[in-house]
Order: sequence, then structure tokens, then C-alpha cells
Amino acid sequence: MQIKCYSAPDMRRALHQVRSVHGPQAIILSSRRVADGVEVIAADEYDAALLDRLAAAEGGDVSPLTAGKISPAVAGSMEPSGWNADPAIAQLRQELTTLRGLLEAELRHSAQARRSPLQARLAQYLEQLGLDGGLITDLIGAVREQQDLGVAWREALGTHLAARIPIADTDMLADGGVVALIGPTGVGKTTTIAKLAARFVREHGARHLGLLTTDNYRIGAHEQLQNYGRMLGVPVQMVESADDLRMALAALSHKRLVLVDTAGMSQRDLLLGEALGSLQGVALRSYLTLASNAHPFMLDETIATFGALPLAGCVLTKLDECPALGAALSSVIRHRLPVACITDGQRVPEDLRVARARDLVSRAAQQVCARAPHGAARVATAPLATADTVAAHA
Ligand SMILES: Nc1nc2c(ncn2[C@@H]2O[C@H](COP(=O)(O)OP(=O)(O)OP(=O)(O)O)[C@@H](O)[C@H]2O)c(=O)[nH]1
Ligand SMILES: [Mg+2]
Repeated sequence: MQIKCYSAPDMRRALHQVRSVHGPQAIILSSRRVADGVEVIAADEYDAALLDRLAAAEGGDVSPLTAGKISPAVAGSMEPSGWNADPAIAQLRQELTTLRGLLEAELRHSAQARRSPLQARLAQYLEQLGLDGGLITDLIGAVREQQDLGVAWREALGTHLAARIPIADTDMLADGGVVALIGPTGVGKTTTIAKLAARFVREHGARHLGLLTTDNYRIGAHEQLQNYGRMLGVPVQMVESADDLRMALAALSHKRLVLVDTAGMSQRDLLLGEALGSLQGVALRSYLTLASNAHPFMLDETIATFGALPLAGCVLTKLDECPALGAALSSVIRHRLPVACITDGQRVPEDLRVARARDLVSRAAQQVCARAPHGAARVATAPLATADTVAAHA
């Protein structure tokens, strides 16, 4: 059974597409309104099991809707209202959407497997990294035709994935100036500021560092940074407004580096972020802090929200708690957001590293290996996943 999804500005044009591919006997499995029109899922064969389930949910007979039988006038009534407002139908639609996803993935794999078994296996391994589908297709397209899976894997990761990861060309500490960490709640901003501060103090001394926090409206929130500041011998100043911040930065202008910690995401922080970005004559760089173990939707939404501000790059945190780094890598690649540094633990200042594409790739590869407890996957990925083999290829 061939199932395909069609998108068109309206139902009439969607059905035209369905008929031209599957013929007049095409079965319409579902239709729904989407942002830019309608989406229709159609099949070219009768699926008795599926229709039995529909019949059971309807409490009677359900005939397959065929594209040939649907007139343009009726097509309008198939838009998601009325008949499919029924919860049972809504549940079926949900199941069909899931089924569609599974079938599409399966079809993609089997089409690919027919074309090239090696590419199909490579795609399966790349999926285990957590990379998104578009990036996987891109990587597979870039790998040269060859017979050896190991060579293809190393080339896909060491050469092509590594080359696509944007890395910040500025050094958060060595370049000095004013560095602010912004981002959602609990992603590790304050801890990372403390790590950066401790590293800087170790290399340059406490007197060249300034510490500011905008996190002044949550009870006790600033104490976390105050404690770190005390340990390092650097006073922490709280600022309440953009004006405060401007004055504080003017007062700290003789410092080689000023680190600014902010509170978690809220409209207030965004406004403050805009104020940070609009400060003229200040060498300020804002870095978005992203928890690498966050859901891909969350990562995309965060980048979209904070991307409205001028960002110098991002910090990827919690790599130690991230089961598949590919999701975060896919997000920064898709949004072209350079990674400046990574954190992989709670220890201050040990668990902080300057970002390197090869290191990120080999961490991602090692996760695949670690997740394959034994058997074929482990055997296949173990020699591929070590930092040396991937890095050597880059
Ligand atoms: N495992 C792990 N935990 C981390 C890492 N970085 C920070 N954390 C922990 O994450 C928690 C939140 O860290 P914070 O630094 O307070 O996060 P924040 O972004 O400042 O949070 P808000 O100020 O509430 O927005 C703390 O328990 C940290 O110890 C990391 O790289 N790995
Ligand atoms: Mg904080």
C-alpha cells in the first residue's frame, strides 16, 4: 500500500494532486487544515484492517472515500470541522498521524535500502545520534559512494557533520569585554558564569574581573552567584534596570572582563536583553545558554525566542546528562548559532570546555556506542565511535 501526504492551498487542489498520482480510486485517509492550506493523506489501495477500525469507531459501516468520488463541493466539507469534531474521529486522526509518520519513515528507509543498503544502514546509525531527518539526508548525500560502512560513518561524522557545526570564533574569556549569559530557567547560566569566572580569575587574577547579576527579583536567587563571587574575591553587583546596568558597566569599564548573569526566560529578561543589545559603545556579547538534553522543540523555540536579540553564540550545557547530542547539534546547525563553549557537569570550574566541532562529534558518536549494549550495533559502532577515529578523519 502506498500512502502519501499532499499539501495544497485548498482541498480542490489537494484532491487534484491525489487523483493525478493514485488515480480516481485513491483512498483518502485523512485531511486537515494546516497553516498554509490543507494536508491530505491518501493511499492507493484498500486497507481492510484500517477501515474495520474506522467502522468500529463509527459504530457502523465506513466506506473508503475515494478521490474520484469527492466532488470539489464536497471537498470543502472535509475541512476539519463537523464530522471530525467527534472525539473518536479525533483519536483516529491522531493514530493515523502517528501511523503516517511511521509509514513515511519506513518507506523512506525501504526506498533508501533499495537504492543503497549501505546508505540505509548509515542513516540508521545517524538517527541514533538524534540528528534531524533533513541533516541526515544532507550528510548521506555528502558521503562518497563506497562499500565500507565504517569509512562512510567516519566520513559522515568526521568530515561532514563536523564541518557543519558552527563554532564561535570569539573566545569568551580571552577576548574580554562584557559577556552576558541569557536563556531559559535552570539551564545552567549561573553555574556557567561561576565556571567562567573561576577560570578567568585563575589565569588573570580577581582584580580584572567584574560580576553583575540581573537576577534580583527572585528571593535568594542572587545568593548563588554572591557565594561564588565571595570564594573568588570578586564582588557581585545586582542591577535592576537597563539604566542600572549601563551605570554599573560604566563603573566597571576598567575591568578586562565583566560577566553578566541573568534570570531565566521571561518577558522582563527579553526586554533587558534588548537593552543589553542596544547599549552603544560597550563591547557586549550575549550568549544563549541551551541545555543540550532539552527536547528538540524546546531548543528550537528557545533559539527562535532569544534569536530576536543579537547573539554572539551559545553555550551548550549538561552534555553529561544528554543521551543524544544530535538534537542540540541539529538545532545549532539549523539556526546557524555558533557554539562557544560546553559544560558537562556541575563541578566549578572543571566541567567547562571551549567548543570544538570534532569533540562534539566524537561525544555524539560515543553516545551511540554506549547505548548499544551488545550485539551488532555495538560491534559496528565501537571502533567508529572513539574520538581518535572520528577526529583522525576530520
Ligand atoms: N549535570 C549538569 N548539571 C548542570 C550543569 N550546569 C548546571 N547544572 C545544574 O543545573 C542546575 C541549574 O543551574 P543554574 O546555574 O542555577 O541554572 P540557571 O540557568 O542559572 O537557572 P535560573 O537562574 O533559575 O534561570 C543546578 O543544579 C546546576 O548544578 C552541567 O553541565 N551538567
Ligand atoms: Mg541563575
